[in-house]
Amino acid sequence: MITGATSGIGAATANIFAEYGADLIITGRRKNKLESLSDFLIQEFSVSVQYHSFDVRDREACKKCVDTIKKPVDILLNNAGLASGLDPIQAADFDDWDAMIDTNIKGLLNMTRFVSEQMKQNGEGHIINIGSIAGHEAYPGGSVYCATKHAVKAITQAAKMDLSGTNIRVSSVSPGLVDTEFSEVRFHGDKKKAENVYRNLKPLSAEDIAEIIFFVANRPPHVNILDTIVLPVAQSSATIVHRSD
Ligand code: NDP
Ligand code: 8X3
Repeated sequence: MITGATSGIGAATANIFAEYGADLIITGRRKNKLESLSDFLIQEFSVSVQYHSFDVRDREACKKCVDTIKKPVDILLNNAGLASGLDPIQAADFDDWDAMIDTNIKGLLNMTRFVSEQMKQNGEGHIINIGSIAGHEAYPGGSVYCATKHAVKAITQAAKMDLSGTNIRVSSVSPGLVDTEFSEVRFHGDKKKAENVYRNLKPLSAEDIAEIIFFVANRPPHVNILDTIVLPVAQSSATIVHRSD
């Protein structure tokens, strides 16, 4: 089950898992994107794909999705998330803060709460959370986005402890700069500002991260990767980036 499969890392992860024969449940808000991805994966890889269009901030919708699925979920990829704005704390927009906190923290918690309960009954499963380098460091203008990703790190660690003694694994994958719709969303559709983030450097691709997620999920059952920080070679920390200009 992949949240936020309509673009970027989520869509690339759906592709790689389907390529290796996994049946999928893909989710996101944009129904048309889910429909076309689902058609493509079914046709290309002959896997079964269910799609559910909902907002992870809507707790009832999360519950309904999990209740609707007949088979137990083997792997939950909590990927749906966003950055909204890059304004300093004294000037930031309250709606941006709400969107990030409600999606990146509470949305991830909603899905984890319902799926982990089901996994516990089933005796096994794997929860993989998409964190970020922003969950390990803070940067100017990132107070709330970084806080949400620090929260993902804490939730991952605590969930691993809560599920101690079960065969349920809990992991996170924490990327640096990945070229997806992320920056366009952060800058509210300003393509110029978004392109500038990746100017004169080679960022990670969504497929680079999908391969890491696939690796994390496919370790032997006794191996639990708790976190992996993955950066482009041109990035050395949240704020140190080498550009060829
Ligand atoms: P994209 O913007 O390409 O993808 C984000 C996905 O999240 C979309 O499928 C979007 O679907 C979904 N989403 C956003 N809000 C909601 C919501 N309220 N309910 C349901 N789905 C939602 O960006 P990425 O692929 O880069 O982002 C994926 C994750 O990776 C995020 O958690 C992000 O924080 C994290 N990340 C990204 C990095 C980067 O540099 N790109 C680096 C580190 C971490 P839809 O709009 O259809 O709902
Ligand atoms: C996304 C990476 O550095 O833009 O989580 O915050 S960064």
